[in-house]
Amino acid sequence: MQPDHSPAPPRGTRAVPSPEVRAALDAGRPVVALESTLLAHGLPRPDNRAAADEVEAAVRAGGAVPATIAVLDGVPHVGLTSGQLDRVCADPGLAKLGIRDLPVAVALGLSGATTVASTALLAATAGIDVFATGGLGGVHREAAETFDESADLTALSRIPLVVVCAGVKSILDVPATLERLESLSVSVVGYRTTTFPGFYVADSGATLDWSVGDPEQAAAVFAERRDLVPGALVVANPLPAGEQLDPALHDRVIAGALAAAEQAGVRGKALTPFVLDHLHRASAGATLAVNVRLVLRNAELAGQIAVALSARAA
Ligand code: PSU
Ligand code: MN
Repeated sequence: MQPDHSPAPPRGTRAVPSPEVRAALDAGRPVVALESTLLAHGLPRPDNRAAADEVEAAVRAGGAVPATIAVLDGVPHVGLTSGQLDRVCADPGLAKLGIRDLPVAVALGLSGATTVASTALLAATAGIDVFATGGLGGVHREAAETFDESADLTALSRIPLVVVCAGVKSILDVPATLERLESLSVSVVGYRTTTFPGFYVADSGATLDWSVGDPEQAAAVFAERRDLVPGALVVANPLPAGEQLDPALHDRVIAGALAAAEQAGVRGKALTPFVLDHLHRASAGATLAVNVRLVLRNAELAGQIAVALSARAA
């Protein structure tokens, strides 16, 4: 007999759900995953700590249990205690962990915040179907020269999960990112709109083919997607025009932030945190307030979609 050289099946991760998350998953109650990179590297200290609590409260307002995800001392935690959230939000040296960094952090007992890609992976392996964030990573504006395209995109082509976001970060090349999402067969629908949101602003200038009108429709689309092929459903949830960042201010501060990054020679995974920090300071906190606001709206909608999904399963 030929020896079997087929790869061993994945054994799952050592992800550890909190007692509340474990109880909810066991009972089939709705749970929403939340990422920690946006707390540790996307929002400034100390405001990030209050935002962490507000985002979790928004998930609960939507009817679901929040599960913020991070790796602490080599353990991927799904659902953090208050003390663990303190750690994630306070440590200026906390690593930013994409999927490729997870095995290193776990094997070596290290700590780090998880990105959209690694949060989605840990959430899905823990049995969570819905994830809320601010904006996805994507194709950077100089990607033709730098090849800088977020690993979020390929991750979403493989991981079965609903991701609620306000589009992609507007520091990116939005049309190129939408093209890549199409190539990767990631399903994308607008929430009550076919205008693709522009993160801080309601309209990115790009249009979507499809929209859903309520959480039940989003759940129905995801149920079909899951039966058809692995990969994510992105639900793009724009800020109302009245709550967006002034578009003229938006364009001005983004141009300044990207120029500052270029000047400082910032590249790779440090680029997004650098640019977001520059924006928060250049806009005197206006981008920060809008950023938190859009994450809260996404968290609440994600909670509602998780409720609709568990009602289908019941
Ligand atoms: N969206 C935000 N703030 C953030 C990010 C997204 O509103 O901090 C983070 C997410 O964790 C996302 C990551 O996965 O930026 C993408 O980083 P990169 O471009 O290096 O892949
Ligand atoms: Mn990158």
